[in-house]
Amino acid sequence: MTTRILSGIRPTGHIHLGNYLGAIRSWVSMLNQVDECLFCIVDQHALTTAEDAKDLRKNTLTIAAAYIASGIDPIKNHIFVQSHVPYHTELAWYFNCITPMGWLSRMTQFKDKAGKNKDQAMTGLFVYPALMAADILVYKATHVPVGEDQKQHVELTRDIAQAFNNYVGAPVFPHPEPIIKGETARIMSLRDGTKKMSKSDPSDYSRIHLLDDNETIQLKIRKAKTDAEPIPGEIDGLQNRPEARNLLNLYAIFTSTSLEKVCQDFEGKLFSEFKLKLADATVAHLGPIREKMLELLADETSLLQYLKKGSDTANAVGSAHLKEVRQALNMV
Ligand code: AQP
Repeated sequence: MTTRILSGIRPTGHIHLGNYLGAIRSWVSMLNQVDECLFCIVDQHALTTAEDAKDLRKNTLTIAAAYIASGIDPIKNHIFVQSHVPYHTELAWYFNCITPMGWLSRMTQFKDKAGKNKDQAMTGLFVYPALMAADILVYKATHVPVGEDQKQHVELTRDIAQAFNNYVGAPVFPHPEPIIKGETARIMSLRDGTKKMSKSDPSDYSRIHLLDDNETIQLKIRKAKTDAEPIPGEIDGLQNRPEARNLLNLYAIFTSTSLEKVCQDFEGKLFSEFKLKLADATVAHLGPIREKMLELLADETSLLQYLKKGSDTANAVGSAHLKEVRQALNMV
């Protein structure tokens, strides 16, 4: 069986360290382990929270640059923009017609994003998971690398695939597997260790942007919330200390060490001292990525060509699969 990865990021704001560690970096580690990789910039999903989608064009190109600068070769892999492939929305419509509203109502992201007044929430936000299922299944992707927060949507995708297969009485779609990487699955806000780092957080100090310069990275880490206790010598000492755990975890990731070893190495030290080391490690890792991103963004023509190459392949695969879907639905 051909193994095919599909994943994407919404161009809703400043792409950040959580998106990089939770998504892009884990994609890069899988590039040689599967037959085919498709990476999408899901601009139509960005419109589900319209207030975050104001700089759609700029954010879309920045995410494309982030993918490439992080190590995704746009020639060997396929990087494209969701709205350049019309088959996503066509398939999403068929899925809307076989997905019970109860399934969508249970999605925790909808509950979080819709807030208290669900009647005022937009239909697009409600049916977002059906479009996400279409993003994945339009390519018959077998594996979907995502952060912990998106696991429920991939599980729903499997349910939708099965519901469609039952409806047409044929095994048209595979059941894609989520791939969730342990230690980077959830990077937390620098201001509140109980909330995930997120583009939509109103505070820029809650996250590190991939385009932040070195001084800004250092400042954000210096200002990151911690507690008054020194660093414990073992992981158990991090219980109920989410901010401390998050920063130590980041250091472990950037220095390719275990969290346990970081605790041992910094036992008894104060966070003021540790933060300097963390800032150095972060700048060393992100600096080259930022420089490459800036280089790519300065040459928009080449960047658009990479996206065109990606969408040509995506359209060819999507077109063939949608033909099969329409036949299965008994359309003329
Ligand atoms: N804090 C995070 N830690 C680990 N992974 C994360 N991801 C997002 N935040 C973290 C992963 O990034 C991928 C793309 O996310 P997205 O932009 O499509 O949607 P999101 O999860 O809603 O991301 P944000 O940053 O929180 O955006 P807003 O604020 O606009 O909702 C996904 O694989 C996600 O798991």
